[in-house]
Amino acid sequence: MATKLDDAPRIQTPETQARETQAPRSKAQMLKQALEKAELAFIMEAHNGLSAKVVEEAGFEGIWASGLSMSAALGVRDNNEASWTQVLEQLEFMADATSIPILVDGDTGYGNFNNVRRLVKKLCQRGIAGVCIEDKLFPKTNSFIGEGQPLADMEEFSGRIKAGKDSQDDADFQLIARVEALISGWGMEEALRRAEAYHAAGADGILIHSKKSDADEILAFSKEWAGRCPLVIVPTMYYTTPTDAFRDADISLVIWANHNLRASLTAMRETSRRIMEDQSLNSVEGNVASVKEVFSIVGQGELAAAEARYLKPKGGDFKGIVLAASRGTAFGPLTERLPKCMLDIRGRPLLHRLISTLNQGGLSDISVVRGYQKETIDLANIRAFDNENFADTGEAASLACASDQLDGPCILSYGDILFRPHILENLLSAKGDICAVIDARWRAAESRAAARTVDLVRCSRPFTGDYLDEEPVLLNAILSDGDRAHDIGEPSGEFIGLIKLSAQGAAVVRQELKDMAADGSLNTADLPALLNRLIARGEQIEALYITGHWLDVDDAFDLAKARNLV
Ligand code: SPV
Ligand code: MG
Repeated sequence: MATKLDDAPRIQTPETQARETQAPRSKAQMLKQALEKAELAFIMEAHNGLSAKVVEEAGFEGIWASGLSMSAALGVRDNNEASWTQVLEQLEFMADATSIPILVDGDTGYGNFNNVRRLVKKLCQRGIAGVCIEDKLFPKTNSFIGEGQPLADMEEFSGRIKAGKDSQDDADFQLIARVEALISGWGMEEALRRAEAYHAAGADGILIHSKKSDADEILAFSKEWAGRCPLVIVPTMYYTTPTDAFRDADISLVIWANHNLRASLTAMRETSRRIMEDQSLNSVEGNVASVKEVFSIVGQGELAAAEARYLKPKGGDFKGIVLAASRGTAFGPLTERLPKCMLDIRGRPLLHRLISTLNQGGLSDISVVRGYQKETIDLANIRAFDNENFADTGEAASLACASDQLDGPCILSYGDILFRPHILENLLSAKGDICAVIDARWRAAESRAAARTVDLVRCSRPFTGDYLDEEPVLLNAILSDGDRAHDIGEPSGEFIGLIKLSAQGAAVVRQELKDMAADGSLNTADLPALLNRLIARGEQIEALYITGHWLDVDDAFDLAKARNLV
């Protein structure tokens, strides 16, 4: 006992004062300190996580987890109708929601000494600071119901206390013994006899309960008790007694036992009644907490901050640039009124699907370079750039239309491709300043390669599929439209039309586009031609090998395949 020495009145010394002003470390220590300090302490009832937060917000030193209130909040009676593990579940929410100690109303301990042992162990595990058990029999009845409730045998109840104290895993856990002798009409002498026995059994404090409308018997008990250990009271019935009377009587802790439950019952009834009557929310809106307040008390702001810290997708720093200016040549009437990127793939235009994949990867700032039938590309949440010369220019010129966007990390994509999200995820993690996605399974498309423009590439080494192979692969050459006759040797794969640029890589590409505009090569160049120029200048272009899981839509055959894929 820190300040209330056994059998001696509490004395304040510089040493005890210093100890009291030291910041307590655990919730159990905080409760112990509240019980043992010279000043009167107050704890307030809560019955769930929200009310526990309200109690802490109001400034109380601790929370009384009332059995009556927890039961009523669950819609059951204070007769152990809620099982002790159901109570434990409420307590866990309350403890998680708050940083002040919780003193639990443990009723009778839910059985004999053995049940108390298990209860105390579980409470310690859940970060509960203390428990109060009353000397009655399981299943309990609320103290304010009826007269002459049977009391537990004093010796047997002392055994419950000993068992509880012997079971606590936290040395500072507080066990309060509640004496019901005055409530049950056994009188002062029996109350004192029992309090003494429970104190001797190891109780850290005595709750002396009374249902009288004045505090006379409580004050008389306190006088007789003479500070042998902390005294706890519950002035529910003698609420008119001035609090100073408790101070003067050397009471340690006052429990305001059920007033949040009762306050909410009144408020809920009134609100429901008015809404029922009015068939409108109008008259209650000003009288209930705002939705904002609800968000605030449960700490929505903290979650937003945590999301920013932990959930930030890799692509959050990247802009997206989608080149979608061309009509597409092999679709006939399908692209009479739409560019190919807006062709329907099972109910959604291809470009919608592509942008969704980019969004899913964390990219939110997405530019689309439009050209053919540009007004049909009217997506929300994109930045539109227009290549008015789309009919006579290629991808490099389209990219140049959005070159202002090359001011930081970027993902460049053809507008007619679809790929699985993991490809983007891997690309975003690629180390190189410029990284192009290469499908090593290009032979699958070889039969069609002659008929179409497959962007075949040659890399520094072929794809191996070896799990442990982490050596970087570089792009050595890529076949561009203007240079189909060029011999790149045995192809290593096919460029799928997806590139990652770091900020540095984006600056390099931006400069190259300027150079191309200056030397007149910009208008006819496709993206492979741009990459070849970079390679020729000595820029390293990393190749990220994939094996399928993407498609492009160059003709009706591709379109049918795309419609099957999604
Ligand atoms: C409770 O709050 O459940 C109590 C205090 O045990 S009393 O209702 O006063 O018995
Ligand atoms: Mg109770």
